[in-house]
Amino acid sequence: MKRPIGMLDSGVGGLTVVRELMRQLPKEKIIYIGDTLRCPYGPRPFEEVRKFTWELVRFLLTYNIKMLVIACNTATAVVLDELQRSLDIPVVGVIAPGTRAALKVTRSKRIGVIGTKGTIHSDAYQKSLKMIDNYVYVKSVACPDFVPIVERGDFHKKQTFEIVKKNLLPFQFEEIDTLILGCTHYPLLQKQIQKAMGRRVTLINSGEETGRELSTILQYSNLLNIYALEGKHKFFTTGDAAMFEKIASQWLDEKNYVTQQIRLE
Ligand code: I24
Ligand code: DGL
Repeated sequence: MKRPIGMLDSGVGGLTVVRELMRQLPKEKIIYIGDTLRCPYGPRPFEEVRKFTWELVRFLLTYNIKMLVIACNTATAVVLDELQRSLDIPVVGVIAPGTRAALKVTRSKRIGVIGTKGTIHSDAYQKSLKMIDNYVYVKSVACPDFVPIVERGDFHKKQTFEIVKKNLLPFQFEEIDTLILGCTHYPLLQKQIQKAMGRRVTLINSGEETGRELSTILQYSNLLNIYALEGKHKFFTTGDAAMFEKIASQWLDEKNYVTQQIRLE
């Protein structure tokens, strides 16, 4: 199956999934598009997230992709069902893999979820968890301060811990044993989140779990690429290519990709 895997995100956050995919499936080629110009998607109305995501999907479909990965939690929460119904290739989001991982590790069946406003208001994680197990208790909390902190590069600042603690206050008396990091950016605040929640709570990184699942899904649907392909991964961005490339180079081990700025019509 020589066709590439298409992947989209509201910006650079989906590179965490890209990294996992490159590591676990080195023979595959990735076409990635990050909408950095219009990032963040988290605070936007559903209708806008839906429109933007479809624009990214239409762009990716011109590359004859064999599978589509929605690496953004907000886009997955709002548009995944519709995409799965409309497209004739497998469409994978980041929510179901995080859900499965959480159900695997929880003992008390009391699970917390944090994400952007869009993700939490869509209730997609709760629905996904309850679909598998009716008896789980889910506490969902939007943390709108976290994405701006990460994008400003403030994740090491002392004051950041105070903001993290404040956002997580609704969990104080919930006695959850598992917390799903339902946003691409939150793993960068993992240390502070862990410290605020206490060491008894297991954190689930949705992006990383998705990397793990893609491998299974490709094999299962007979879409694996068994010959190493020529050429490079392609990263497209609606924003500045040099800026995107700088972040990509810090995240990925190998420079086996090209970056290009595009304009969506
Ligand atoms: N990290 C940096 N800058 C950002 C970011 C980030 N967004 C997410 N992450 N944004 O710098 C700055 C503004 N944009 C403008 C448009 O072009 C891109 C930049 C820190 C670099 C540290 C490697 C953090 C991040 C990431 C990859 C995956 C997940 C994630 F870089 F949260
Ligand atoms: N990629 C988004 C997510 O995972 C976070 C950034 C944004 O709000 O666009 O929800």
